[in-house]
Amino acid sequence: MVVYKIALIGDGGVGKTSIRERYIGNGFKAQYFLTVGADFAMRDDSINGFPVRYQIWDLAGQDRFDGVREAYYKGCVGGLLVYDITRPDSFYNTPKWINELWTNNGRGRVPIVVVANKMDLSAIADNPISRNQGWAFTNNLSNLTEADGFQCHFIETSAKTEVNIAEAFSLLGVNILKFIEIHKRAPLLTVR
Ligand code: G3D
Ligand code: MG
Repeated sequence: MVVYKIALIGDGGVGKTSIRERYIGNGFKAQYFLTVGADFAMRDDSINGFPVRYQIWDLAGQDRFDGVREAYYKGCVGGLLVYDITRPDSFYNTPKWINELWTNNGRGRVPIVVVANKMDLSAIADNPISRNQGWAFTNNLSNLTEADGFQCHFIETSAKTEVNIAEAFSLLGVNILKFIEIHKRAPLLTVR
């Protein structure tokens, strides 16, 4: 079975763990690494009918990434970049997270899905980050990665009301397959 390592990135509190829990299902067991303050959990899925296993990495607690870079990012073939539409800082910090992922994974630019989370709060939040802002940012990112043969997508989610969670992973998966195909690189990990 082919295993794709993907990272959840974004500021603390934006909903990364909630998104993963929704995707994997309640009661999932993560393998936790106290030393690096991160863990991963697995889920089998299919992309265009092709079976895959995702190893989904998540930062624990304060989302400090000093010292976790190597274990966290190394070998990642993609990332879900999450921001909270009600917290503009979490949107303006997204480039920092992209640099973290692209600089430390050992493969350079890998596919990213930009995830605008907490859409259930869009009507009641003061000045939330707009769809157009997320869209424009993602288009710029995609212009960069199209030279590498894959795109970066934008999606609006709610982990709370379970909107577009599976779709976010699916968009990422399609571009990971393109990335792997183009680079003709063996996937990172295999399991028995
Ligand atoms: P993180 O892993 O990125 O740090 P968490 O974020 O998944 O721990 O979520 C942080 C808080 O945001 C949690 O609330 C969680 O329930 C909430 N949250 C996550 N996703 C959504 C969403 O889509 N909508 C809303 N309204 N809330 C969300 P608490 O209160 O437990 O801190
Ligand atoms: Mg978390």
